[in-house]
Amino acid sequence: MSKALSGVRILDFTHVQSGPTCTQLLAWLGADVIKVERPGEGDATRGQLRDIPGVDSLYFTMLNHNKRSVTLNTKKPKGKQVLESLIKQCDVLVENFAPGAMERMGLSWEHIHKLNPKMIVASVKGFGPGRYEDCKVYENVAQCAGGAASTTGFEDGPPVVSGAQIGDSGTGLHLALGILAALYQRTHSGRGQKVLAPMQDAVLNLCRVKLRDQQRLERTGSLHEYPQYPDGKFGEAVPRAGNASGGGQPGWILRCKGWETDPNAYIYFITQAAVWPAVCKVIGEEGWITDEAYATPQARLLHLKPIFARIEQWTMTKTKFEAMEILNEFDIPCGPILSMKEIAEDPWLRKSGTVVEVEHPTRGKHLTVGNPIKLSDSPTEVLRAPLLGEHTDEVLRELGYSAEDLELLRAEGAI
Ligand code: CAO
Repeated sequence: MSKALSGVRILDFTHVQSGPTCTQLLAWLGADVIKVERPGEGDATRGQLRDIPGVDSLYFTMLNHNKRSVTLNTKKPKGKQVLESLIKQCDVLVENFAPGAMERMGLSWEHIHKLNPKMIVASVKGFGPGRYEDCKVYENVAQCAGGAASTTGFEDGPPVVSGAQIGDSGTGLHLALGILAALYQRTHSGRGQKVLAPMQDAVLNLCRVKLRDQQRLERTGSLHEYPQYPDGKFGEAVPRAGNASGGGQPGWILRCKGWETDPNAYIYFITQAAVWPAVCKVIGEEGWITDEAYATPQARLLHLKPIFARIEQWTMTKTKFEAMEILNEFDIPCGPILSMKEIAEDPWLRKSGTVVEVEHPTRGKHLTVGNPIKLSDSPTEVLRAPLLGEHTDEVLRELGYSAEDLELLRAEGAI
């Protein structure tokens, strides 16, 4: 069966996390992704956070599925020539080097555009144009500069970064979307273009509800669904909201049976207005259905802390899974706090192909996260990440290099 991006060739000049998540998605959608790495060492993540000595790390293997690996020293004249023949034959170049690195390699947009006017050049950078545009950026820097950290955590604690890699993987997703749009536009225009996804901008996009709240705060002086209301004080900027819901339906994380020993015996509970009577019935507070202090969403905002404390008395009598079952019978929106262990063992995520076991030649079996985007006509088969330079000869032969050429390139350290 052909895939959504069959026939699209990606020159994957990415490393670490943000760029590789983008090209991995494109590979899952069917593109031929050729990852270009430095001879000898490759993507730095191959050696980072290793759990088995001498074996490509999970950090690398879980971000580079379905790709081919070519080793190429692009700073050697012959290596650059190979790169330029790849540029001529690929549709998209994706890179996430530090600002200026591409230009230092002699690969300005103008040069690439001249070599291949149809090529789309897609970049992740930490910041867009402005005071920080020359800065190197990693995940947590982006979370901080994009507004996520200042709005995450509890009101009496410091800013907190999240486990979700919204700076890297979040930006990779944005970049992939930009690439797909540029590929589509090229079908009409015949031209390539530059695609830029700055990490700060991507994080801010994911935090847009907090910029919404900033403007509400400036207009009204308070945010009624935040834990600071009604007793605490608001300052000039959106405060950290703990576990409050970012939407119009109040929610909180509540303890469940076993919380004393299990750090994840919790449930997220949303007191959606539409099911308020059901919430009251489940917890045995039928009086709250008509009591003026609780009957309307507006009235409840004044009492969220005691309301959640009362609901928690109920959730503490159930495990998170028992509570889920009961609450779902009444369509009360809630969700168990799942540990990574529970997710790794979840049979439904395995069945859907979102958690996949992959065989790797040097590490054996390992678990990975498969493609979270499901296309009915373009199913994803998750293939293991390539070994360093595994496909150098294969790809160069496709470009027209002979066995003798390969020997010469190898002798010069270009590949
Ligand atoms: N052959 C020869 N040289 C190569 C090469 C190859 N195949 N691949 C890379 N290089 C060179 C680059 O040309 C660059 O050389 P110069 O410094 O001389 O220009 C050098 O390798 C290092 O590149 P870098 O500066 O991008 O790498 P770094 O480890 O110092 O920085 C990072 C890493 C991530 C901070 C930086 O790349 C960056 O800010 N990227 C943009 C933002 C981003 O994507 N961040 C997410 C990272 S994941 O948290």
